[in-house]
Amino acid sequence: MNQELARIFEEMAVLLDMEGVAFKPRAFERAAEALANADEDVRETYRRGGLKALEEIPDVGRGIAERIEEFVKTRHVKDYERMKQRVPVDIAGLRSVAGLGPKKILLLWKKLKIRTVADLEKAAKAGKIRGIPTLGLKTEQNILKGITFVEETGKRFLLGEVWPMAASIQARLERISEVERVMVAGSIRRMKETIGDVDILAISKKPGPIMDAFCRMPEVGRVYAKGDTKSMVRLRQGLDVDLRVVPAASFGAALNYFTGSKEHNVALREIAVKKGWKLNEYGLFAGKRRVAGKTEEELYGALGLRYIEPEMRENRGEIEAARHEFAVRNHGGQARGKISLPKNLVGYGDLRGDLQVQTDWTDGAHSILQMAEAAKKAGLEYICITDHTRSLAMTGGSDERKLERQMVEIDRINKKISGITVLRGAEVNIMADGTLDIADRTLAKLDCVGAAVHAQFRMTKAEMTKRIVRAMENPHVDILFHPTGRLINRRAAYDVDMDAIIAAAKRTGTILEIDAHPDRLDLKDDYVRKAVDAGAPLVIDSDAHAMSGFAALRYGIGQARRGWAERSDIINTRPLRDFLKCLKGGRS
Ligand code: DGT
Ligand code: CA
Ligand code: CA
Ligand code: ZN
Repeated sequence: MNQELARIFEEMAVLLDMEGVAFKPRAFERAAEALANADEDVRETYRRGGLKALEEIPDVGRGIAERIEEFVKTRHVKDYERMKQRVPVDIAGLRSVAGLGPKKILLLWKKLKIRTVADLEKAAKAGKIRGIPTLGLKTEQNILKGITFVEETGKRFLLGEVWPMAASIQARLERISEVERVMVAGSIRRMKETIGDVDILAISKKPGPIMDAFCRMPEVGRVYAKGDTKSMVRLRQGLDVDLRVVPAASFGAALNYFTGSKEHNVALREIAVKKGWKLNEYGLFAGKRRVAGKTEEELYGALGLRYIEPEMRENRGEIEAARHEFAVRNHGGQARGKISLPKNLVGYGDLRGDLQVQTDWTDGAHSILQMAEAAKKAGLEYICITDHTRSLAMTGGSDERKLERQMVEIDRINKKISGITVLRGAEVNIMADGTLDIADRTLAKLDCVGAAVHAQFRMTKAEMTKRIVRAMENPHVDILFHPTGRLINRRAAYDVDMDAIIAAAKRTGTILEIDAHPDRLDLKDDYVRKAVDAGAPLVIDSDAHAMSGFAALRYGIGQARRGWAERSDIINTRPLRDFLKCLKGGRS
């Protein structure tokens, strides 16, 4: 139910924005984010402690708690429905077109009665949008470009949207007493940046109750099929989920099969065939004899391979490397393969710090102290406060004086709290010419500086590369934030020569960020792998704008694992003192 409510609140934020209401939209956005990330279903929360327990969810105040209560009881949020009646448009669809914010969506509804992306495309193609004074020809062209991008990227869901839903379904199924084990497989287990559908596997000797529970989950909109061992449903918000129940003896084989990727599976099957065996979702068989199938480890071992982590199963060299290392381990000899598997793939509990955190000094929701406490709760030992700087005027970005004041405040907070250290930083803007919007003498006082491109994306590849490299050459710039600027499903990366950026990172000692925000995941997996191969330093940051934002770190770690990053490649797995030594100034 959390995801449904999150979507309603997200839409309410947009609808309120349309009405020109101040502040309230942000409150709904934050509540939506908090609900999407909450571990507990709100119905559970409500049953446990009523309205009061709802209010204890971070970012949920009285007004929002009351709406959650209303939804739990009646499945309606009247306010939302009333607003939606006035502007009955497909907000999520229209917002997925780059450049379309609340104000433009409202204008398009009022002037041209545009409800859907299809209406929008028709109007743009007919040249009707250029006629609206505040929009014009340029907007019309950008809308058409945006629509093409959406069509090309298709309707896949963000990992960060789907992961919490899958985890919540898993947790509920695990509670059924006839169920021995539940695992989420498919692209979610591989932590792929976008997800087509959810694949869940369970072990049970008596599958009836789990099938019933699964098909009766409140978020289910439609049951495609309900069988003895397999069911398929569509959730109300459009996501398909498959559940299969298998016996314990073939669980490893089924998990392996349904984790994929398909390309990895095909390559494994070929190895089996070469041995004269057969591999399928029931097991690995020599004739009728089951050689392996209970666990994945057993399966890989029987095929003569070292175990391969799910995130690396894309048939991008992992199988050759695993075969070679297995042979070396079992029969001795030198490792001579060109590629080898990471010895210590970075793990989900390995991060000690987070170097990109926004606060209520700019567009974040919470205070420095609140963010520090939330980070500590998330298991971190240090965070760097990186509010936006002045050329991002809409966020109330800091200038030099504001940064000075913030440094004083951070010093004060560090004296007050324990168990976590707050570093003084900023997310400075890289201007079109590669200079920064904060003076060097102020940057020199900060503990750690991140720089990023936030505007003027349209440049040639050569110009953009030059711009970013110039910023990386600044001796105060420690980290390049979200290096390609993409927003998944919404905005393509700007044109930039990543090989040159990676080379510049090595040469200048500038760390490249893996931004874990679900919309970004930037660097993406392929670039992580390139950076790792080149020996360029990396960090994984949450880009949190609220206390609930640290949950996103797992998606960044997932991308790092997909890029074969060792723990040692990720600088913020190190203790604070060692981390600081890796920065340019070597401050301590
Ligand atoms: P998605 O859902 O598009 O994000 O990606 P996946 O990888 O979850 O793909 P999905 O849901 O179509 O299938 C789940 C897994 O099942 C997939 O990763 C590998 C396995 N699988 C599906 N179809 C085939 C197939 O034709 N051959 C083989 N070997 N495996 C398959
Ligand atoms: Ca899938
Ligand atoms: Ca599937
Ligand atoms: Zn940024």
